[in-house]
Amino acid sequence: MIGILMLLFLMTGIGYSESNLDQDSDGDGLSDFQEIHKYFTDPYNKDSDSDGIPDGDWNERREYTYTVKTIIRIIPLESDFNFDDDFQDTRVLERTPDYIELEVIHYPLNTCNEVIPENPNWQKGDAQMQEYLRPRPSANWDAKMRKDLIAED
Ligand SMILES: [Ca+2]
Ligand SMILES: [Ca+2]
Ligand SMILES: [Ca+2]
Ligand SMILES: [Ca+2]
Repeated sequence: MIGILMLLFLMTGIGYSESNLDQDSDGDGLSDFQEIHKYFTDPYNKDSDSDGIPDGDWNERREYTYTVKTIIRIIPLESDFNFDDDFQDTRVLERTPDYIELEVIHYPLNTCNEVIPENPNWQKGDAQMQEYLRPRPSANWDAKMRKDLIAED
């Protein structure tokens, strides 16, 4: 199955530009890129194994590769968040005033890193990330801690 998908990718991957990386050709809610490199499902078939459950289903998308599940609790966040990326999926299991419990599915066999090229303009992109990198309520890093840590060295 993986071999067929890789062949499919090689056949259709010629001229694969950044503009169509996020395209969802079969409308199952998973991008072509992630079907090929993360889930190993068919990017041109909504239901790769024809069992009536679409590839985009939370559990169905895990049937085609090895995954690791973790449950974590984080402090409640002020704003909306989305921790999904090319390497993991997350969903909220429980929200309480004290914590948010998340289910995280990791896809360790993904091949995303093999095809994403280096970004020569990373500094420009990094500048746009500043808003997301600034200290949040959970960060306790301050000048005193910095001084203490340096003194410990
Ligand atoms: Ca798709
Ligand atoms: Ca599909
Ligand atoms: Ca299916
Ligand atoms: Ca299935």
